[in-house]
Amino acid sequence: MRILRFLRSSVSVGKNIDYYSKFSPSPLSMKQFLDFGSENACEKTSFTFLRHELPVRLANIMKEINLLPDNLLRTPSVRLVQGWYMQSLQEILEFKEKNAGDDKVTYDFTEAVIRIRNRHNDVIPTMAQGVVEYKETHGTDPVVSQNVQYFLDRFYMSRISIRMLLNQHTLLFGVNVKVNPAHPKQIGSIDPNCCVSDDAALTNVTPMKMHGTSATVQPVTVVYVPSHLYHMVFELFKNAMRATMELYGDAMEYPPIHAQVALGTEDLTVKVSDRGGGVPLRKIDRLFTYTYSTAPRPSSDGARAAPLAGYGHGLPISRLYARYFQGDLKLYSLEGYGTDAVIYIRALSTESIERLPVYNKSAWKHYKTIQEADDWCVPSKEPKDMTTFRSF
Ligand code: W6P
Repeated sequence: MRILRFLRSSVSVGKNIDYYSKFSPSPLSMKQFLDFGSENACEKTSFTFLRHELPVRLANIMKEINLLPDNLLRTPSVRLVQGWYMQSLQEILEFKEKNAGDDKVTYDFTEAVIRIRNRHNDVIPTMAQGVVEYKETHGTDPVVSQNVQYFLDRFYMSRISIRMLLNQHTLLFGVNVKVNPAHPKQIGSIDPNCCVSDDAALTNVTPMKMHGTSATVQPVTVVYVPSHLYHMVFELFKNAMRATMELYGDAMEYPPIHAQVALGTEDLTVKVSDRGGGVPLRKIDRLFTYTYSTAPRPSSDGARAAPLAGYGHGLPISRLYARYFQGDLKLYSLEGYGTDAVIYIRALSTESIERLPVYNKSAWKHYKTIQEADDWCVPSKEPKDMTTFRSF
């Protein structure tokens, strides 16, 4: 009986995934996010939007989970994450036929939103663990590595966007909190005047001697999510400090880490510069590669912290935060000297629109296409036997 019910519910969740994955996610602009938090917006509007949009975003990415290499899909970690997605999709679909005008319904929905967000808290370390499990039993292969990279970039971007929607809803309509007491001027998690130039992360982070944003005269502000900015800046400083400390060891004087903020007509740019010796160009890509930077768990370490230790998934995920609102994150390194890490943020809120993955034929092809031979020569150490060309 239990098995039958389980089979029936997994068949119906499968049908729902098929149904909702045929819709494209609807990217929201900063303005639309702010409108949800304005005077005339209400919980009911947000509820009716989310009960469709959340299943669409969940189903789109669930389709891609199914396209992962079998051996990775079968790891306990990936199975666990997949189960969370199915459970959450079903919980939202419970509200499909309910009356949006009923206060009890919207109240229950907000409760469900909170429960769903908490269920998915550990998705990143769990997926990282799945990659470790795969690597331990099957090793690494460039094709799998490329698929995992493509998948995790899209999967984590989808997750960032879903959590943004869940957070906005609970911060704006959760019990008695129209105004966040800690940040009264914020609209949910968005600050319409997010001051990048005096962000705490940019200044007093470390006892290490550090140059602030002396080049900035006027305060630089932008419509942005401060927690996203903090996440990115923290990650860049952490890496810059690590490079500096690893190069200078226990010397008592260290070259400063320099931060600069610039505002133009299109971009707000944040640059963090270190003199930690730099990274050769050939190794820069690895810093953003999920399969490269997930080390097997050292037994002495904590169970969850380890897969993300070191150059873990922090850097690629920071780049996703930057890209989420149409910005980017890049590294420019001078090997033998140091590294400039640059965050690009759109200066205009009209251009800050969610960048979302969509499941379609083109996405499908990325997983199914067999890798063709490279159309560039393999550099050989020994030149072709030049005596062959003696007659020329
Ligand atoms: C490094 C490597 C790195 C990554 C990200 C940010 C700064 C730095 N510095 O040497």
